[in-house]
Formats: sequence, C-alpha cells, structure tokens
Amino acid sequence: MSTTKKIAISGAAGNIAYQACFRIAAGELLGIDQTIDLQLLDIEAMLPKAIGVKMELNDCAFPLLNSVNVTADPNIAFSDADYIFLFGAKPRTKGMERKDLLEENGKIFGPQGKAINSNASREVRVLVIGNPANTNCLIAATNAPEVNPNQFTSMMRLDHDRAKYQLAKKAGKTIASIQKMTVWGNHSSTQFPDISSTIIDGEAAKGLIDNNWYEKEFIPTIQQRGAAIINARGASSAASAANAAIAHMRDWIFGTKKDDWTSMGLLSVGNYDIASDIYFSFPVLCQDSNFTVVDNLEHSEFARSMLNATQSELLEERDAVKDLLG
Ligand code: NAX
Repeated sequence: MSTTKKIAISGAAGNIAYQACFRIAAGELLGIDQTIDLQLLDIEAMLPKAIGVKMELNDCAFPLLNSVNVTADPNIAFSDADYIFLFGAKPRTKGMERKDLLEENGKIFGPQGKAINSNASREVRVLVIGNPANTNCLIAATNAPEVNPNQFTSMMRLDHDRAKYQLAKKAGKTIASIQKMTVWGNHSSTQFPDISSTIIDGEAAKGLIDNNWYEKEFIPTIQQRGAAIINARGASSAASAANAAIAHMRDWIFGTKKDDWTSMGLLSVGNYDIASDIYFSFPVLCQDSNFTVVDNLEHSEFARSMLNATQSELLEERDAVKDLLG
C-alpha cells in the first residue's frame, strides 16, 4: 500500500458529489490497495449537509478511507491535495443570463485556483465539472500560475459516454465494441460529438451509420441530453455525471485503454487550428497522469463548421470573464 492520497471534492453537499464520494471511498478511483483522505469543501451554509455526507461515509466503514475532513475554506480543502474534483458551482436561476452565470461562477473559480496554487500538491490533477466547466477551468488554471495548466482539465466525459451509448444502440452493438469516439469543444449545446474516426467492432462507424441520422438525430440528441435528463428527472444528471468524473480521472491517472481514446477539455495550444488559451475538448490518449492530443484526424467541411461554432462560443465566454483571468 502506497502513501495515503488526498482527494479534495468541492460542492460536497451537492447531488453529484453525493454520488461520487462513496464510489471514490470504495476504491473505484485509485483501486483497492490505495488508502485515501477525503477533503470535502462546500460553502458555510451547506456545511451541516456536508457533515451529513461525512457521517454516512464513516458509517460505510470503508477500509480504504483514512479520514474525512469538511471545511468551507478552500485553502484547507486543497491542502496537499493529489486530486481535486471541482463540482461546486452556482446553478443558473430563472432570468439569469449566460453572462451572469459566467460571472457568478468565475468568482468561485478564481479564488479556488489561487487556493490550489498555494496549497495543493505540485503534482495535483484538477478536474472541473461545475458549469460552465471549460471556462471555469480556464479561470481556475490562470489563477494558479505555479501549476502547469495541463494539470487542469474540464469534464466532457459524460458527453463522450452519452455518445457511445447512442451509437451502440443505433448500431445494435455493445458499448465495448465502440472505440475512438470524440466530443469536441465546449460542454454545452454547441459541442460536436464526432464519429468520423469511431470504430464499431473493428469497422469504421461512418460506413455503418446513416449520415442523415448522424447529423440530424445523433448530434442534437447528445447536445441536448442534459436538458432531456432534467425534463425526465426534474433534476440534472447526478449519478451519470459522477460516473463520468471518476472515469475521466481514472483514465487520466492510469491511462486510456489500448486502441482507444477519450475526450477531455484541456488548454488548447492551437491543435487543429483551434484558438489557444481556451479549454477545448479534444480526443486524448492518457498515460501516467499525462495526456497527449490525438493528432492528424481529418475534418470534413461539416466538421470544421461544427468546430468553429463551439470555438466561437468558448471565445465569447473567455471575453465575458476576461477580468477574472489570472
Ligand atoms: P448542486 O446544486 O446539487 O450542488 C452544487 C454544490 O456546490 C452545492 O452544495 C453548493 O453549495 C456548492 N457550492 C456553491 N458554491 C461553492 C463554492 N464557492 N465552493 C464550494 N462549493 C460550492 O449541483 P450538482 O448537481 O452537484 O452539479 C454540480 C455542477 O456540475 C453544476 O454546475 C452542474 O451544472 C455541473 N454539471 C456538469 C457536467 C459536465 O459534464 N461538465 C454534467 C453534470 C452537471 O450538470
């Protein structure tokens, strides 16, 4: 058994964290030989609820769970943290414009970036889930100048997994038969779920799947899936989001599967002619807590227009929060 790892979770009293904490404590992130300390962060008003989560975690008597600490101070929550899940964010309320949401949440992620910069392990890996996740990630990373921006990523894995399921269902194949799915861009309705390089049971998906279904049904279904879940459940995705967050971090740490890749929001440095200095989702290969962008994929004219649309939205988001960037 190696040294205990410290995992910080913000938004600990919220819905996704409630689905994630127990699975992480059971060993689903780092494996059954790794002890962990959980460092739970929420706002002062939500601490009683977060303490309730801690009580339940203790009641599970998880053999790997060394300690659980609850705090409203990000400096304490991120202290020596090896892995950080930033779920905590303000929800969009009635009448709130997208710009207001960006500003409200930007105010959370700037100070949290600074707290990571001052307190977290130098090897920390940070996953931003709280929306608007890509731009919150940019804010957090730019406020942590002593941490490599590649140690910050934003979550696109739920979109990626949603796309795999819809494609497998359409093709009448298993999920395991789908490889090399990509979701590009922003975690929003402009995202571009792309099957041009996807393989189904060893064959190119494009040759098996009707293009009209792909463009007219598949893409909008993935783009709108979050809203469809809210309509069905009366609440936003929680268990599937927690599952995606764990899968994202696990692949980042331990590596993507052979002959496959995943989708992650990461700092663009101009790959595929995407503007730099936005957190944009690309196909990535992961190994030993690092990633590399999959290069040399071809884009049709249609694909390029989809990439441009999601890039434009991220550039607008970046402009809207420019005062909050470190
Ligand atoms: P909840 O509203 O249930 O929980 C959010 C929690 O964050 C609350 O307990 C709140 O008090 C806390 N919080 C607010 N400000 C905080 C701060 N400054 N520091 C620490 N905690 C703070 O939301 P939940 O359903 O758990 O969703 C969390 C976030 O994930 C939301 O922003 C949501 O939009 C986003 N999502 C992102 C997804 C993605 O794929 N990137 C998918 C799922 C989800 O919609």
